[in-house]
Amino acid sequence: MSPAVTSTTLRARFAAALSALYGTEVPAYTTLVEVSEEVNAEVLERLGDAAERLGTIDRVTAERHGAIRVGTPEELAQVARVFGACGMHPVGFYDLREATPPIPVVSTAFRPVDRAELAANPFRVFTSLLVVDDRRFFDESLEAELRAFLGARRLFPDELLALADVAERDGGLSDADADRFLELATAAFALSPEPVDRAWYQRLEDVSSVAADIGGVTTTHINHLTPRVLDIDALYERMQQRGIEMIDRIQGPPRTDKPDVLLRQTSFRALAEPRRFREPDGSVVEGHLRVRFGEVEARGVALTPEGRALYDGRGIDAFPQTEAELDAANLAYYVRDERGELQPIVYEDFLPKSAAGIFASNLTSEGRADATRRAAARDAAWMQDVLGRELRDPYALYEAERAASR
Ligand code: OOG
Ligand code: NI
Repeated sequence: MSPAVTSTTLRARFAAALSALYGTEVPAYTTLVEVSEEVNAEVLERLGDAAERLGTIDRVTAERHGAIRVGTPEELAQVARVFGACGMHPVGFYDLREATPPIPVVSTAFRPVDRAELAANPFRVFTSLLVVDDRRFFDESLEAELRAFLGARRLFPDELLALADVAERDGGLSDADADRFLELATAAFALSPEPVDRAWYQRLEDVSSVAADIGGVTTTHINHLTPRVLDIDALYERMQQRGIEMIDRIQGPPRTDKPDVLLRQTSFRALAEPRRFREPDGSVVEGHLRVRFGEVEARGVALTPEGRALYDGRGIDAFPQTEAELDAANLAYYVRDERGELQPIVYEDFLPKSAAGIFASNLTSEGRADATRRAAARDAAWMQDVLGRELRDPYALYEAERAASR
């Protein structure tokens, strides 16, 4: 018998619950969602069916990606169980230590992998893990202190993890268990009212804001939650008209009259959020932290490795003008529908360069990395081992989908 609440429904409800939570925490996010919906309605009105070529309006309206950050391999393995309950699987390995400026994390994205699951709700969460033993960022003693601090915290309660395992095994949960799972899972990503240890946070912040955001506090939280918009240029202008300060540009491919490829992203600037701090003398005072921003994105067709190499090497100018040419040159992924016509496969993943650009335009300081010191070895195989489950390769997923249609 199939469970009352399937993994697919859990995922849709989890995305909606996090969206409601984040809206209470970061009110400008609600504006961003409103403006996205306004722009999407206009694009639909203007273009009709063509507006839905890269996803139905229902999918796009519900579509979010979250970004979270954890501190230890154990925390990463646990969060994989929570996402696994929602039919979200780790896809891709990203090393943001190679970005400019470098960020001391390696990441993956949890997301649905089947076409039907993506269509039902494509919720994806970019999940980063701090690399505490990378000497370019952390010396021996800071690493030891970080390990002790992170080792003493518990982000996900046992009850949540037990429910997650049941959901993953059975493909869902009973009504009552689903409610409880969602309550606990959502609470695990709420901003904590617990005072932040000022001196400790500051020491990490001197190295990297992201390190402080991860290792400077005893809980985790959503860093940002990103809606999808069908015309990001229109959205950018409209947010500015509403008096919301945006970062200075849209990351990713520039606007063209060619088919949309990959991913374009922008954000409003990180807001100073009220947080309580514990001072070195033990007193608790009100202060501010500026780490959470409001990102928005537009998605295009997924590029093949050849298309991606062309994009990285020569940019969008080197791309042809039509979908037929993109397909014929094997630059982008298309399936053939029943009528034999090309349909784009949406890019479901991330662009670390854009991610780093968004980080950089929101950071108050660049941090400090000593390139002469030893890097810690991390790769997809290492991450798969930590996850204890298959880490999928995004290209293999796109490739399989295309092959199945031809
Ligand atoms: C993750 C940054 C990556 C994106 O949209 O590329 C990301 C983070 O800020 O932790 O969300
Ligand atoms: Ni993001």
